[in-house]
Amino acid sequence: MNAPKPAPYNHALIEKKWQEAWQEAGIYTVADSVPGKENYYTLVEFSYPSGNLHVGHWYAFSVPDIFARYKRMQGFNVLYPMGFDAFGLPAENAAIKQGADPKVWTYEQMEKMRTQLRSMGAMFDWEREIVSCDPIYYKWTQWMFNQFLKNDLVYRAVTKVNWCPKDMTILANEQVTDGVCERCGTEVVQRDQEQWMIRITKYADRLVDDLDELAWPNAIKEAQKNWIGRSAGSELSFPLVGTDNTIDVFTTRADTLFGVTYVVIAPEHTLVSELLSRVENADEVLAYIADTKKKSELDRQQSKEKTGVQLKGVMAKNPANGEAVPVWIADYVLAGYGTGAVMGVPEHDERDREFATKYNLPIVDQPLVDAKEITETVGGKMVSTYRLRDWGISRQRFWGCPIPIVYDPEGNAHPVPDEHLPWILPSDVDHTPDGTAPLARSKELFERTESIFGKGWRPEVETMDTFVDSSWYFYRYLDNKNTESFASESVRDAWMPIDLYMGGAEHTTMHLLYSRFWVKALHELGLVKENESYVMRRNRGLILGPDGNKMSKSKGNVIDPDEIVSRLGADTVRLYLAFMGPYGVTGNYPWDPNGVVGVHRFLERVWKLKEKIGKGAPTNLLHKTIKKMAEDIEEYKFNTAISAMMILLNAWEKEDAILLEEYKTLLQLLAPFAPHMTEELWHELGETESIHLSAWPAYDSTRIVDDSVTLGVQINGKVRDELLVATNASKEEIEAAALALPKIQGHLAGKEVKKVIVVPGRAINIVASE
Ligand code: ANZ
Repeated sequence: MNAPKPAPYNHALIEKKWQEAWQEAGIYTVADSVPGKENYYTLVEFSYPSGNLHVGHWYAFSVPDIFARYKRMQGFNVLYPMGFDAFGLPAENAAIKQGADPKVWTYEQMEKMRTQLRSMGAMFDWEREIVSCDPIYYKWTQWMFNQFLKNDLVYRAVTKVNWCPKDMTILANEQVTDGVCERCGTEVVQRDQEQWMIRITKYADRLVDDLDELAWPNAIKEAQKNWIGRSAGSELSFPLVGTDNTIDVFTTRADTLFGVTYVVIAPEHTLVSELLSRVENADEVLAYIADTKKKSELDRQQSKEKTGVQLKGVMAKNPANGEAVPVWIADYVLAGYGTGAVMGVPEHDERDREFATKYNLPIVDQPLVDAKEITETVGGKMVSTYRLRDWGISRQRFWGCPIPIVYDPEGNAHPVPDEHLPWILPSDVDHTPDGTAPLARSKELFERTESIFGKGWRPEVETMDTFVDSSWYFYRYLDNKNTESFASESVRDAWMPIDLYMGGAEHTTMHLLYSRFWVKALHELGLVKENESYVMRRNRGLILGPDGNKMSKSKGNVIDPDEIVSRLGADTVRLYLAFMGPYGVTGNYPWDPNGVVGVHRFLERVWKLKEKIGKGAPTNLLHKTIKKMAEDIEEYKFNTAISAMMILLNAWEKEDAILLEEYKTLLQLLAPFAPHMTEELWHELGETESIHLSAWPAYDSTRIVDDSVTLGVQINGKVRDELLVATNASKEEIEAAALALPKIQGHLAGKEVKKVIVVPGRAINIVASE
């Protein structure tokens, strides 16, 4: 009778079974401390409950899971948590589109996504899950807001805001890309609006300077620095002729002071209205100011033709030489940058030159002076100015964290006291956006406010930007059920700072900057010990459609991970995504349907390789593979780590037999990548404990050296042949073997060998007579 044919690899029989078994055994439950183990916190940005997991989610979550699993096998107590960034526009817009209640819709989507996330086989500890729209979570978002308010880090102000006419809400500067809303692509307009602001600019210097302490990739640090845009320069005062007033300008080129031929102030500058009574052409000036209001900051910076109006009758005095120069208003000068006023130096500044040329202002070439010195001489001061603006967090939308503020009958704002937190988002609201805050339509919220605070009190009706929710979420994973504090000191001590944070490149100047600020602010208020939250940050790239374009429904190039998981398995998808290229280098990789199948075949071959288990010989290549894989994984080069396993597989397939222990070692190396299949084989081979609780294999350093090496054989410096020699061959053996090579003998015919130089491991040089 023939032996029964071994069962082929069938992911469908394996994956769900192990996911359930792991869950039941609780092998991914993470304790805050484990004796003898060091904690390691791996974080990925939590996702919006968009409803359906796409390939991008798989790339974002399953590849870092490989790293987290590897670290765990290395003996660390690894936390790799998951949750939902559940408030916000994407959820709200989707709910509106479907005519659903945002809350009901959000909770439904999260339930669907949990199932899909489980299908990844990731080591998320679901006990620690956080949901930013749960009152138990946002209580602490509100509490922190109040702490910031008490400490002058939150204030209310009328500012120019970016308004998205489609989403009908304010956007932070960071949410506007090239003048359009980063979510919906609609052109953003400028409005004056009163809103709650967070004083992030107070931390501008620290946000720049502390980057030096971080071992992050330079590109990320540079992007943050550019966004903050610190510019060192001087503030100089130009006295206004005939008054006690001055125009203060900000310049990075005080050395050009002698070349100033005019001064320009921003049309919105407060000085303009003060000067109006003295201006001879007030009508013209007012008309220009009205025109400026129609333009966005971006238009003003990019406009091809410079425009402006002279304030006739007003002159300013150059503090360096006392010369009187005309004063203009022009929209190329922005009110919110520096002092909102500029000294015009057409000889040295391109914009000034265009302006001067257009309006026939003199262009004079004057020698440059020591900058620093001139600033002192004219009584100016050295200052820094920044591109970064304070963070406006008011949103006129429903689905967000309520701003915990109430107004007394006189209209003064008061924080909602801690005992009334969480300050619950009301549910009796028609949330259809119309540009006004939907919470203003909640009867319950108004009644609640009056019943707690008294007659005539009214609630704040704005909600917070969701970037507030996500600025501190990593603390809450550590203590998600705590009702006394956002996270206890002991758990923060155990886990913070985060060892590795992987996320999207698009967050570099948004979430990544906001959360760095948030931690610095908490630190300064004595609420956390660390001043920076992320030891290492890596930005991943995008997975493109098979056509090389960004995946989009309209292009029909969207890959549905669920379909591939059911056809080829989660292990294949994980392995394929890791194989596409190095992770964390912002490379964008197109999806290759053949590539996925190729990776699947690799798993089938590993599966089949077990049939070769028998009386094989130990292989050095295995030890080299272990070493290489660890080195590659530490650098997030999962692709080359997989290649190393493929090389090992190719070699072993040529053998008649392989050792059981060595095969099991391969399974351990593959376990972080293909957790289900390796677990199945591990048990089939007699193990009773999970492979994921086993240790990362150690290599034997005596077995990672090559047995032989190829040396170039030169005659008088010219390479003539190659020689394969044992690594432990003596110089005499190598010399004799080289001289015996037929090619070398041919070249040496009729010549006399004078000397043979052997450079061990590198080359053999024969010196012969010409
Ligand atoms: C005179 C000058 C001469 C300037 C020269 C530059 C070159 P960064 O480096 O981006 O900080 N400036 C100052 N405030 C401005 C405002 N509110 N709107 C528009 N422009 C403004 O740029 C600083 C320079 O931008 C400043 O230095 C000022 O022009 C201009 F050869 O002063 B400079």
